[in-house]
Amino acid sequence: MYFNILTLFPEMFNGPLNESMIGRAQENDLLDINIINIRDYASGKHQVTDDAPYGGGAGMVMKVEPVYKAWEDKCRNEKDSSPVILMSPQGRKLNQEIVKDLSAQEGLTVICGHYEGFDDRIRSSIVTDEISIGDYVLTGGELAAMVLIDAVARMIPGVLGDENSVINDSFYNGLLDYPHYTRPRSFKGMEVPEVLLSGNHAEIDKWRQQESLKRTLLRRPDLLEMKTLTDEEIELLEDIKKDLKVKKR
Ligand code: 4GY
Repeated sequence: MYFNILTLFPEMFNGPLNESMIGRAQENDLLDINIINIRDYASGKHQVTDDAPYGGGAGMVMKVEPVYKAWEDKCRNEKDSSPVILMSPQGRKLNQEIVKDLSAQEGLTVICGHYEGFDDRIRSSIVTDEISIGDYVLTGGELAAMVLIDAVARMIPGVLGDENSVINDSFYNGLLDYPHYTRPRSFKGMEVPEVLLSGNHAEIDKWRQQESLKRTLLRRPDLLEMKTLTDEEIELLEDIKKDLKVKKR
């Protein structure tokens, strides 16, 4: 899979994406990240990429032409008809379902906005999707783009060492992940749950399913409402609710 990133701050992408899993995925040619500097497409001696807003008001607005030209030159050709995603708080809020859908694309083009906003004709001319990573405002779209790339890239088969690891992820089955433990068995008086040491894999699976459901019920009940539960899950949830009521008394 490939990503074209249109940005005014290409250096920001140097660190995070070259480390760990995403770095390895690039070395193994599972992932190709093309960083495109919007400023290279700005005209004039000063290569200006922003300007004052029509209608007045504070702040600067990112100009449309440099972004459009960068896209035209680097992202529109026989080999490339990738969706163009604008990172913005006004987009649809990113979740694992969207991540999964995007990972099925051959490539994605991501535009990182800056300044107080962008000329709306960036939207109307080239953007096909607008995504937000959450209800807060960043100083630019770069960190948001890196979040998107990281989440999407790890869904590409072969990027995670162990193919099973996405299956156990939080959200993969619409539930939060169960608690994990590794050595030592005892740490400052806190013990690893006995069942995990039992070697009984049926019991371990059941415990993990229960803990997943319990965590989701306590921390993210909204996720349970979204999900169609199996008969087994409904039964386990009833037990968990009873158990929690007993503990409250
Ligand atoms: N939240 N999700 C986000 C963001 C920065 C000024 C518009 C977000 O995705 N992007 O906060 N982006 C702003 C900076 C122009 C984008």
